[in-house]
Amino acid sequence: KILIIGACGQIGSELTLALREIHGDNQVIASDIREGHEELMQSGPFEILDVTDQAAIASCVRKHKITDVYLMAAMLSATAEKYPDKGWDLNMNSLFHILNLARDKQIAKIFWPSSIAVFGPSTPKQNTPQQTVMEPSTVYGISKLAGERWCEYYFRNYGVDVRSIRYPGLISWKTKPGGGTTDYAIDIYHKALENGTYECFLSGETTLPMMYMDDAITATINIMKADPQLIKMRSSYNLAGISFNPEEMASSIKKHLPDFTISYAPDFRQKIADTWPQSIDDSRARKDWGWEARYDLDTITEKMLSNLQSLV
Ligand code: VAH
Repeated sequence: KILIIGACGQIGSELTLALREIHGDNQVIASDIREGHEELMQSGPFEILDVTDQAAIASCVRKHKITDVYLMAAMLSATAEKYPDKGWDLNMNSLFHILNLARDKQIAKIFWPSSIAVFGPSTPKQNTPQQTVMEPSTVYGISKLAGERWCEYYFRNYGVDVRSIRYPGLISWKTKPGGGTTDYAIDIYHKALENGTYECFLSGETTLPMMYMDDAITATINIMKADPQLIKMRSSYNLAGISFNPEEMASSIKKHLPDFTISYAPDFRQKIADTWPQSIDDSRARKDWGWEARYDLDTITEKMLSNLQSLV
């Protein structure tokens, strides 16, 4: 059986529904520190679980006979800059608890999300390679780089089957934005529909690697079902969707909402975004386990606006 930790989060809530579609509702146990939205809570078993509580995780694993764990709980970049100690504790201790369960043969397989935040100001910004200089300057990025090193260590030294993806900024409509620097790319659609205008906390030319959630879910499911021999990178895989900036998003939105206007008021999150790459080379993921992105910016805009309009 599968346990999703952080099932109420931006990725976790959609990953839970997708895995339940594939494996059956009762094969996928959702868990989080608090309850989530109705669709998630009604779709199958749920446990309140504090991912920093090792004993609680171990007993949940035993109770439900869990074999695979998707560890989707983390404090994202903007929030972690406000609470560095808490960000480090949550992001690292949660990973150690799950890696140790696998080391001790209590679970068989782990998915753990990394991020393009592992790259820093000295990393090449265009077509960032799978292996390159990585000097992240944010708490979140430091925790994700350290986490990648530990995943590879547990694979090499204890044979732990842990698999990971460096997600770009993810765009989705089912949950509210949650403390990410790239969350302007979600907020903009909500504000475009609500107010017809958006004040963006990044400058208009801040190009970042982004991805529609459906692509991210497909990649997550595919890397986890791939034959273990194909997974050559046991730190984490670069993954690319589409790179764009707020100006380009505004133009895409104007094709549907001609009167939409955008203004720019960069805040502390601009400094975070400026340390990240603008585009990613994901040729290793394509080669090793057949990754292929599907959604471009105009398709993302069309799906975001139509799905959000159906909510109101
Ligand atoms: C964040 N959405 O903004 C996350 C992601 C690459 C960015 O890790 O923190």
